[in-house]
Amino acid sequence: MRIKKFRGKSILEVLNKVKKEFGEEAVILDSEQINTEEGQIYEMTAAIEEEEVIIKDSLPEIETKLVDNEQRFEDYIKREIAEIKKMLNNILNPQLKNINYLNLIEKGIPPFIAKELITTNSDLLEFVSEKLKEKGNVSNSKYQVFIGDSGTGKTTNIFKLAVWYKYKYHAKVLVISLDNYKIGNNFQTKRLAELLEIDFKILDLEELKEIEPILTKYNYVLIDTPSLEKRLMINDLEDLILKMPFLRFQWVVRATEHYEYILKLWGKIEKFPVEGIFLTFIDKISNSMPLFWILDNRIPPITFISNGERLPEDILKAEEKIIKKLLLKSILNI
Ligand SMILES: Nc1nc2c(ncn2[C@@H]2O[C@H](COP(=O)(O)OP(=O)(O)OP(=O)(O)O)[C@@H](O)[C@H]2O)c(=O)[nH]1
Ligand SMILES: [Mg+2]
Repeated sequence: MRIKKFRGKSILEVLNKVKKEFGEEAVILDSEQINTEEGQIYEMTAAIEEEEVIIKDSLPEIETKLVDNEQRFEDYIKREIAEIKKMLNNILNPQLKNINYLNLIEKGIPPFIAKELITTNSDLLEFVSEKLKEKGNVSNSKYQVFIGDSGTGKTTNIFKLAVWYKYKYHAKVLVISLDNYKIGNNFQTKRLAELLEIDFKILDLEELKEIEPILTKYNYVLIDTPSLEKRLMINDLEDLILKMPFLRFQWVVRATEHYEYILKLWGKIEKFPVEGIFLTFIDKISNSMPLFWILDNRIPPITFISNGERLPEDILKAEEKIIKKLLLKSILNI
C-alpha cells in the first residue's frame, strides 16, 4: 500500500489530484482544512494498493508504446496508400499509353513501330536515333543486284548510283541489264549508258555466269533486273545465288508503298543476301510517318534514297542525319 498527502485550494481540486495519481481505486484516509500563510487550504491523505501504483507508474511507458504504435500505424497506412496509388497508376497507365499509341497510329506510324515506341518510353528523336544505330551502316558490296517491283526505279537509280561511284570514288563501274524483255527500252538504256559514259551490257542469266572472269576489272558491278515476280521469279533468284553466291541484293522500294505490302514482299526475299534497301520516290510522300517501317528490326537498312526523276543528281546516301530528317520532316516541318 502507498499513502500520500494531497493539497489544494478546494476539495474538488484535491480530489482531482488524488484521482489523477492514484485513480478511482484510491481510498481517502483523512481530510482536513489547514490554515497557512497563503490562506485556508485542504489536505487529504489517500492510499492505494501497491500494484495499482505499479500500474500507474508504468502508465507513461504504456502511453509511449501506444504513441509509438500510433506512429507505426500511421506510417503503415501511408505506405499502404502509396502502394495503392502505385497500383492505380499502373492500372491507369496502359490507358494513357493506349491514348499515345492511338495518336501515333492516327499520325500514320505503323502499329508495330508505335507499340515499340510506347514500350521503350523514349521520345521520337531518341527512338529513331537508337533504332538507326542498331541497324548500323552497310558498306556497299562490289556485286549488287537490284531487285524490286516493276516501276520502282531500278534502272534509273542503278545509273544514278553508277555515276555516284564513278565521280565520287573514281571507281570503274559496269552496269549489266538482265532485263532483255524490253527491246525498245533497252535501246534507250544503252543510249543512257553512253551519255553517262558507263560501261553497259545486256545479258541473260546464263550469260551472266559466263562473263564472271571479266568482272574482276571493275570496282562495282551493278546488275539491273526485270520486275520481281513478273519477269524475274523467286526461283530465278535462288538459281542465281546458288551459282554466284558472292552476289548481294539491293531491294528497290517505293517510299509510297504501304508497309503491309512491303513486309509481305520481304517475307518472300528475306532468305536472300539482301544488303540494303534503295528507297525511291521520297519526293512523292507528304507524310513521312508511315515510313517508320524502315526502322523495323526485320528489315535491312536503307542504303540510298532517290528523291526525284533527275538523273544522275536525285540520289542521296542514306546517312543517319538524312534518314532522321526524312522521318521527322512531318513533325519538324522541314
Ligand atoms: N518522282 C520520282 N520518279 C522516279 C524516282 N525514281 C524513278 N522514277 C521514275 O519512275 C519511272 C520508272 O523508273 P524505272 O527506273 O524505269 O523503274 P524500273 O524499276 O526499272 O521499272 P521496270 O524495269 O519496268 O520494272 C521512271 O519514269 C523514273 O524516272 C523517284 O525517286 N522519284
Ligand atoms: Mg527497269
